[in-house]
Amino acid sequence: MSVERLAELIRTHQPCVVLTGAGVSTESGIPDFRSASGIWARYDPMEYATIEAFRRDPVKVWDFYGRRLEVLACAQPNVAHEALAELERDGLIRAVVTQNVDRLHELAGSRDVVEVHGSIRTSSCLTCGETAGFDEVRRQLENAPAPRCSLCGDVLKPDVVMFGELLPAAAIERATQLARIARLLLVVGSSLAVYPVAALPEDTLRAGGTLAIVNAEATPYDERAALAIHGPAGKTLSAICNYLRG
Ligand code: BV8
Ligand code: ZN
Repeated sequence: MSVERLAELIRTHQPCVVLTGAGVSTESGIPDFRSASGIWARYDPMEYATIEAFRRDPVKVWDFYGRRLEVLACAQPNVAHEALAELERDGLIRAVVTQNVDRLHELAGSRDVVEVHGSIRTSSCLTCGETAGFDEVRRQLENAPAPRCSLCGDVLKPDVVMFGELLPAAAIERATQLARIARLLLVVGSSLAVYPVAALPEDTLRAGGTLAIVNAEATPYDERAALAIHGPAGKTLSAICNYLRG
């Protein structure tokens, strides 16, 4: 029933914008952050994911990110990513706003993806601004604890948004604009606990739009959603595709 209700919401509330988090990539073997088995259960984000922590001890932060890069390097999109790409091709999704840095929406074929927390595609030098690509960073990490800038030799920083760091202005501006024009904002696999992204559902509701959520656990917005499905993203989104294709 709820899958059909959500499919009908998507069909009848256009444009539909999707907001995703780490929960859309767990079925690709990438742990999320705040579940019992999440990364923050093992690593203190204040020690490994804040800009202060990076400035204080970049090699320690790279010890954490180096491991994540290896997991992300071999991860493949799952049926949830593929279903969202298919719904976009069918004109039923306007864009995907993602908090994920794993590039899997793009690899699944989604065209309009707004990465509000950056991505692992590149790493940059905070001193001279020089940038290195993903493969170059991985190559350096094979022989060194942290990748270094080819121009000035300083330690590079992954181009992901760390806590205490401003989000890329163009990305958060576009995400806010999309949230405001959305007749339906569909949240998939996010605890909606990290700001300013967690305020996007508020932008949709304030603009008179509707909110729907697919997440394994409850979120702070469930009560204000027209529909909140507590289930796996992959199975739920592919069932919606089957229903709408039918
Ligand atoms: C900033 C790095 C200006 C990239 C991340 C207002 C109020 C309170 C605090 C703040 C505020 N404004 C700013 C802050 C501070 C902070 C913040 O929000 N703190 C929170 C924790 C309270 N925000 C910031 O620092 C932001 N910057 O505001 O700059 C500024 C500057 C100085 C001082 C103040 C302000 C920067 C935020 C970005 C930080 N970077 N990560 C990376 O390594 O990936 S955030 C991290 O959390 C991830 O990137 C992730 O994107 C983000 C959100 O997490 P989710 O994606 O939602 O993942 P989570 O694990 O939480 O949830 C997954 C859900 O999926 C779970 O519920 C699970 O049940 C579900 N699930 C799992 N599997 C499945 C599933 N569901 C369905 N199917 C499945 N298979
Ligand atoms: Zn440099």
